[in-house]
Amino acid sequence: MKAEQRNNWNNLLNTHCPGLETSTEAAVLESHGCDWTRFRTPDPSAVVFPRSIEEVTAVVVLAAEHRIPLVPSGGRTGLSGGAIADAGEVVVSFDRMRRIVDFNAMDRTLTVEPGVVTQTVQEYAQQRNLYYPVSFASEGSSQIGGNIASNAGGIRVLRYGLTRDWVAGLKVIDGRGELLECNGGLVKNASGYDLRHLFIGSEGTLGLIVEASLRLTDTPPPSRVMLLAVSSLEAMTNVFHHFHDALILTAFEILSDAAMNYVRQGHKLAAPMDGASPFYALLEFECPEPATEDLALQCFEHCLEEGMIVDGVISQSETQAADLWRYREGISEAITPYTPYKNDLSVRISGIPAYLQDLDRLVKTQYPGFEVLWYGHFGDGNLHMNILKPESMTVEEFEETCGRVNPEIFALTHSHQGSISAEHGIGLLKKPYLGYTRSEADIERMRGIKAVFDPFNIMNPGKLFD
Ligand code: 2HG
Ligand code: ZN
Repeated sequence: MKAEQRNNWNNLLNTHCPGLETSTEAAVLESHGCDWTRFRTPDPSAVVFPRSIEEVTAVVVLAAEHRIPLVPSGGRTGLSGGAIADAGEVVVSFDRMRRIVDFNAMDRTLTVEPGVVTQTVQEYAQQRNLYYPVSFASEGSSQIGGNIASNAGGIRVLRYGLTRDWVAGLKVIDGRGELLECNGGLVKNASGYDLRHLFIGSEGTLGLIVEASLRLTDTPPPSRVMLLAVSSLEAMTNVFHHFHDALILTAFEILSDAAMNYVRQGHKLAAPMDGASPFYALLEFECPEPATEDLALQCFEHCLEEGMIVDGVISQSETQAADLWRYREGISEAITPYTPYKNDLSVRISGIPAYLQDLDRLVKTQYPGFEVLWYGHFGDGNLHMNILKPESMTVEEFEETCGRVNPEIFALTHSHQGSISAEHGIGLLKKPYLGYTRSEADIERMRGIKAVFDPFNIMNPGKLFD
């Protein structure tokens, strides 16, 4: 983009939004022009840091008038490039909108500005003997606005669902610069289209979330965590079935032996048990009384006798539970230095065995010599397939190779009625493949919806679809 255009936009911001914090410093442009996705070079024109709904509105009204593309920016922990600004856009950061607006003990809702960090919401709820169940490895830096825009999932979807299930109300500035108040925290509201749900998971393409009311729930009973060495992927399905029938599972995660090795190496973790196994399951279950633990141990014995698992450990304290979780939650960070190419796939839970068998075969033929790591949220049908870049390849060659194999992976996923993005979103990186999960008719309707909320195409343009 021409320097002249950038200067023009920056002058407009300075003139029409006096008092708005704006930065064009190289380091800020770089840090706020991207998320955790690699493969793209950040290049925004400016980063603005509004402090109020009024300031956000002023920016959007200006952008609508002058067709300035805006990229919303939260904790920037996304993995599909949804928050990348690589074409001179203006980044709207919510770092200065971190206030807790209201807590209503009767309604059990917490109303927050979009920049509030996920973990802050969890802690705030906990201090009031309540619980916000959405949880994932990046919760210490991800922001609620981004969680909502991407309908974040994480590790407890099996028990508590996705972010969508915890949003009671939203305030949004749409692409016309108008404030929409969606649902206002009501539990029941049968008054037509629920616009709130259009914004959830819209990846910032319809409007900017400026306030959210989150639902809180009862504090769950104490839990236990088990790490099981599972003999094969086929056995994993039976292990899941068995434990799921007997216990109230709050998570059922898996990792391959290769993923285990990387996480141990990256975080200097001791071996969790003697010997290695092709796969591990990390499960968490509600354990309100000692009898539940006995039940879990009976399941363990049964699976052991049947040869489905070969070893396992169970937590006896919160510290031990947290230590066991590190084997699963630390993987993504541990493999970052190896420039992983990420696929975030999902099928129905019952479809996992057949899907994995086909996928495994395809990957072995298409990526010979590449290291492929499997991990993910088995209990909700979501698998993270990470391919590590061979040292001998440049990043460009690697991305190109992965891009060549993607159509086959996604066609296979489609044939199993799955999704090419379970929880990371489409963003920029998966945009070329959206058609493998959504029909032309679907995409056409989505374009129509975008035109209603964002007629000037200024809201995260180029993300999700063109
Ligand atoms: C996880 O489940 C995150 O750990 C990241 O969704 C997944 O690194 C990934 O591919
Ligand atoms: Zn995940």
